[in-house]
Amino acid sequence: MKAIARAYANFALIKYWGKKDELLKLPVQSSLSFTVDEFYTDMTVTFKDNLKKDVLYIDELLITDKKYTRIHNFMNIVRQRYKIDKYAIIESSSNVHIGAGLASSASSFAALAYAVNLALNLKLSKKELSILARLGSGSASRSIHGGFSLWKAGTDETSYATSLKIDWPEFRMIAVIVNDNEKKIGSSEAMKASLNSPFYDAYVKQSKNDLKAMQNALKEKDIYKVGDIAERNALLMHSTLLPLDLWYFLPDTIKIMNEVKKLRENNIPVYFTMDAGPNVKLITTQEYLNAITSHFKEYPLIVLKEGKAVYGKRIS
Ligand code: 2P0
Repeated sequence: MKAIARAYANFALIKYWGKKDELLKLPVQSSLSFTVDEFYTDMTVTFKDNLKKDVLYIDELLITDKKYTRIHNFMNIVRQRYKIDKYAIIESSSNVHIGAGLASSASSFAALAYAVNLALNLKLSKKELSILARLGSGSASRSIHGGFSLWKAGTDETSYATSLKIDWPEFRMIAVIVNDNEKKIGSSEAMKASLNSPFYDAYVKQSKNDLKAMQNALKEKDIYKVGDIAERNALLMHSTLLPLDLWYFLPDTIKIMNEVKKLRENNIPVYFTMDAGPNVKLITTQEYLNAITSHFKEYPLIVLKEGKAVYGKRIS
């Protein structure tokens, strides 16, 4: 009862920001994302007869803090859902900086859901996997799929992500690393606070329009439209935080945002998006990569292509 799985991080072009049900991790609005190739998490899960509780290692370190509690709670959901009475050893290794707004929980819980599925031989469908991953972390529902995926808000068993099956090999994101320390305010906490923002209702209303427009723009593979919609959607999400004294932007975040605008004035289609952290992800296509990366030499840059769907294998 042992398996290993790999899942890739995803970055939202239309954001998930706010839950209508905290326990079930049901989002207020649907979201749309791009799974990327360079950030991933490997999870090994070994169910054992003689364990008295779950054991968690992250990068070979024994973990007992709140990260353990989160994984243990997820494993309790697995035990309850699939009538399992065994605890497990969970070993995670990731090249994503945990908690730096680089979607580490998305790749972690998608990989964990898939590893559990293989270890227990559950034979879950993509839909069931997405639902299970969502119960660990909302955005993980989208990392079950490669490329572009859509997470419909839904209700309980209808809240899961599907692949949009858009074939756009030239699409790129570039992660511009401003600061990869663990953030002080977690995204779950910040999105909960946002529900009381004076701007939240306006954000949700606009997000619905953005989602429709984004799906059309992706079908047309129009980088100008895709970038513009994604950038404004991200700014609207972050605007819900501003009156709550909760912004994630650092001076370098703003500097990069201004640089991006300048590049656009020079006819280079490049756009930005930010998640729950100060790092910026640029949106563009292959042909403009050199023109863009030469402007951001002072920061570590990671060029991101389409990442694969979750995969893995059963070991025993
Ligand atoms: C997203 N974020 O759509 C948005 C945009 C951050 C900013 O999904 O509480 O770690 O585990 O469901 O999935 C981060 O939220 O939150 C996130 P939980 P999660 O990518």
